[in-house]
Amino acid sequence: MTSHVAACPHSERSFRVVTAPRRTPARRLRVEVGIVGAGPAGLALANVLTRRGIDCLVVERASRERVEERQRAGLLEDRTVRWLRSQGLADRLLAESTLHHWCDFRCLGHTVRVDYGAYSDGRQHHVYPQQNLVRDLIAGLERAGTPPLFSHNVRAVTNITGRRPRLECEGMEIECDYVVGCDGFRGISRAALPATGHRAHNRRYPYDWLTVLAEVDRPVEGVRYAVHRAGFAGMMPRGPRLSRFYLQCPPGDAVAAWPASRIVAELRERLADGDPAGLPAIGATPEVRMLRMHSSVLTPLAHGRLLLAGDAGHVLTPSGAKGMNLAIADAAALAEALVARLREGDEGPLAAYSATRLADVRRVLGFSEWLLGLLHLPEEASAAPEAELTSRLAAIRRLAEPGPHAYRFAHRYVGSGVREWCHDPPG
Ligand code: RFL
Repeated sequence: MTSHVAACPHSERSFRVVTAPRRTPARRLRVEVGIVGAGPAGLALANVLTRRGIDCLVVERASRERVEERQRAGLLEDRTVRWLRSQGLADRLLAESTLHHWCDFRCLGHTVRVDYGAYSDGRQHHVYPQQNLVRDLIAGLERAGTPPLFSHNVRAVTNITGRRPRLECEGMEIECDYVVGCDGFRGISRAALPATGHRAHNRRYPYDWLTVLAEVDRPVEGVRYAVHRAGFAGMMPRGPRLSRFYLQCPPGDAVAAWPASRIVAELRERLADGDPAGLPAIGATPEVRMLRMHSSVLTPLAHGRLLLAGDAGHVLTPSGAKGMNLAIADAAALAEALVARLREGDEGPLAAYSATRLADVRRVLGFSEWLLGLLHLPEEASAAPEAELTSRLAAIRRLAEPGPHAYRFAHRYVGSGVREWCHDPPG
């Protein structure tokens, strides 16, 4: 067997190539932290670790083009932006995002504006499409000379309880001190966990959401939630000519049941609810998908030298726009913990990672579910929805008037992180 040192085609690193007779050469790379997945979690983590001098590599199965064009989230919480800024990762975001501090609820023909900025000491959401943040984070790694390895599917994560866990890819093996699984809900990192000792807390909700990315003739000024007898509908700003819409539908419904004409008619019926001037004209719908409404939280988020972050460890519905924010909060905690472990020999933060993050995830999930409860009428109300809608309207109005309901909603919705308001039960 022969070996020599070669340059990795995707980075400036050198690594040892081991050639076995009559076998495809197995390439071996050695890094301190191997990260599976180039979503917001993996990319944010890699940027911070690289800046702190830790040798890490993001391995992503999709092409760079695919990763950079995926349109999903758009609302960044206050705490997320503060952290990104503190790490020097928010320059373009701060220059180009738009700020939002209110949302509208539409119910029984009334529009109730909730100025959550006013009830959270002026905190605001930044509207910045997920794909823009992803592009910024990839560019940051490129500038640092450590771009992700795109189009490399990690087939397995092995030896997670040993000293050197490994990422196994086609023709390549990456040996690490730690592996971080940031490969989303359907990734392979979860599969590396032992069957015993880990539990997924799954919940299926009794409805699905049709999600529609649509062209609009004017920018959507803010988020609108409609609580309607025909079902929930939502409208989220995404840019000057685009908006994301949601429509509640029966569980298991198919996209085929929703031709464009039906989508537009239902959006108008539920979101405008007697006030068509409040809605932009809806044009082409480049993306129509069905979201199976479920949540899943895995406990614990670590085993041996494998740590999970973002959707790989917990997936929430889009209610409250929390998924990407939680993914970045995980990255922030892990970055500190890995630096403490690898540079200062302090194992404490890494040992506490799972419990600390799960406490936050559960609080955020509680808020997201509380909002789902507010926005959807129970099945029992379908015969006589008026009484239920009247009590919803009263609950919504409480969010718009000074008092504990409004403060708690505002801090949790904008993601202020302020203990006093964010740690109480929702309501
Ligand atoms: P991601 O973004 O899913 O990235 C995982 C990456 O891992 C790669 N991968 C692998 N790579 C190598 N080898 C393998 N074996 C691999 N298996 C998978 C994948 O290709 C992918 O690139 O996970 P991450 O980083 O945890 O980020 C999570 C967020 O993307 C997600 O929570 C949000 O998009 C959720 N979400 C929203 N979050 C918000 O905070 N605000 C919002 O307004 C919001 N709106 C949304 C959303 C999610 C949506 N969908 C489609 C689920 C709206 C929608 C419609």
